[in-house]
Amino acid sequence: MSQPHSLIISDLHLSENHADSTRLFFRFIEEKAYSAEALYIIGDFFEFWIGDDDLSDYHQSIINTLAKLSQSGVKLFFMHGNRDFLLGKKFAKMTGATFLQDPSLVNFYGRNILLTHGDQLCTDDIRYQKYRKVVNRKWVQKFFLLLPLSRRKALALKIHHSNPHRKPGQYRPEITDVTDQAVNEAFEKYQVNDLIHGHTHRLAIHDYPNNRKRYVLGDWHEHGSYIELSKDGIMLHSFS
Ligand SMILES: [Mn+2]
Repeated sequence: MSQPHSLIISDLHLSENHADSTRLFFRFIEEKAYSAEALYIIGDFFEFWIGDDDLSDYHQSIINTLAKLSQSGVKLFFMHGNRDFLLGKKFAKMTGATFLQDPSLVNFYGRNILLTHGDQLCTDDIRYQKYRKVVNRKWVQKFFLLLPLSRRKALALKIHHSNPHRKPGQYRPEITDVTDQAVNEAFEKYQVNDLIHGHTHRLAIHDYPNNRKRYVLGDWHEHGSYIELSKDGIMLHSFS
């Protein structure tokens, strides 16, 4: 990895209760990230985020690690996931990160690639898409952020514990897969041959007609996954 390259990760689901992914994250930063030109984190970096004022020692250690990386000259980009959509301006300032819209078309070494968290592609899950519409409303988010931190924590825990399938590494039935229709529409709309996303935790590379490809990042627990982009192309790696 000596030539110029960029890295993409997603779905670390970092939380104080997830020791495996946390350990992998710190190792990934030390061993892989410093040699990259840029690191793109495309959603669900945190298991949940209830506001930039929730600065536990755990969160602060993650923020400090990212800040050190960006200060060393590695450009840091963040896309919101469905679990950390409340990451805000203060977080960006503390880490030195720039937020990306979802989706974003990014030119990597002469090749246009579409980056998206992936939940918008799961169009068969109508219940989820309705929920997404509500929580993405600016006034809903503003209202939530006005609540005291303790109240937000209680609400987040309630939502968290109402989901019996939240253990890391377990198949999460609440995550449906992307639909071919949504994927093909994205390829057409943005006129790209390469699409990278996370969210579904279904680590794979899928081929589509006309030489198009969809790269899916996995979630992190015993293993982590990342994509390396360089002039040689797109490579999907897994490590433990
Ligand atoms: Mn997600």
